Amino acid sequence: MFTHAIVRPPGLNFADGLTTFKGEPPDFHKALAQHEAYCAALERCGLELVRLRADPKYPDSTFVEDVAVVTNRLAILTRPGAATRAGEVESMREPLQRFFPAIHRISAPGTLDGGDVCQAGGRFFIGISQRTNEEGAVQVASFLREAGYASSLIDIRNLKSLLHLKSGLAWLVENQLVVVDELLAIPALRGYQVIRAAPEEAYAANCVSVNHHVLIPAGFPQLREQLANRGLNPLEADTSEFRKMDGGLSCLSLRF
Ligand code: CIR
Repeated sequence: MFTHAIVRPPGLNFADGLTTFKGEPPDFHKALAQHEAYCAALERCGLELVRLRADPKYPDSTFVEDVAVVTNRLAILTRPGAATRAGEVESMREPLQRFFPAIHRISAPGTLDGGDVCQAGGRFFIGISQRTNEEGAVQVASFLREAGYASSLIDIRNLKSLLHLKSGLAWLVENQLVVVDELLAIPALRGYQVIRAAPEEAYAANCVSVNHHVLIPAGFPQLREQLANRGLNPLEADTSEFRKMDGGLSCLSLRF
C-alpha cells in the first residue's frame, strides 16, 4: 500500500520542455487543471501529497518520476539522460529526506530516468533506453540488490516508439502486467499474466496501480474495460496536455 506521493505542478513555461510531438503546444491552464484533477485522484486512492512548487528553471520538472526511484526500502536520486533535466534532481533531495534516512545517487557516467524503472513486487524491470544507459541501469540494479530486490534489464533502445520502459509497461497487482505489443516477446516478462494494450491505446499502458485502484489516462475505453473486468477499479485522469510533452500518467508522481 502507498501512503504518499510527491507531485509538482507544471510551470508557466511547461511547453518549453522536451517533446517529439508536432501538433499544437499544450495549453498551460488546461494542464494545470488536469494536474489538479490528477492530484485529487491520488488523494482519492488514499495518498497524502507532498506538493512541490512549480520550477520555471526546468520546464520538464512536473515529470517528477524521472528524477528519483522510490520504494518502501530505499530512495535513489537519478541522473537524467537529457542534459536539460539534470538540474531537476537536486531539488528532490530535501523532500525525499523527510521520508528516507539514506538516499543513494546514480553517478557519472551512468544516466537513468525513473520512467525506465518499473517495480513489480520484489522484482524491478529496468529499461536501457534513449535516456538510461547500461551503466545507470547496472548502478540502480546494484542499489536495489543491496535492499533485497531482484532486477531484470530490458534493452528498448531499438523500440523508438517508447521513450521509457514504463511508456509501454505497467505492473498492477500480483503477477499482472499491462504491456504494449512491442514488449510482448521480452523474455523477462514471461510467466506474468499480460493485459495487452491495443496499439491504438498504447499510451494508456502507462497506468499506475495505487492501492485499490488503477489510475489510467482518460479516453482509452478498451483498457478501462479490461481492468474493470478483472475487478481492478480503473480511475481515469485526463493527461492530454502532458501527452503533448511526451509525458505519461505515471511520470507526474513519485509514489511510496
Ligand atoms: C521528457 O522528454 O523528458 C519530458 N518531456 C517527458 C518525460 C516523461 N517522463 C516519463 O514518461 N517518465
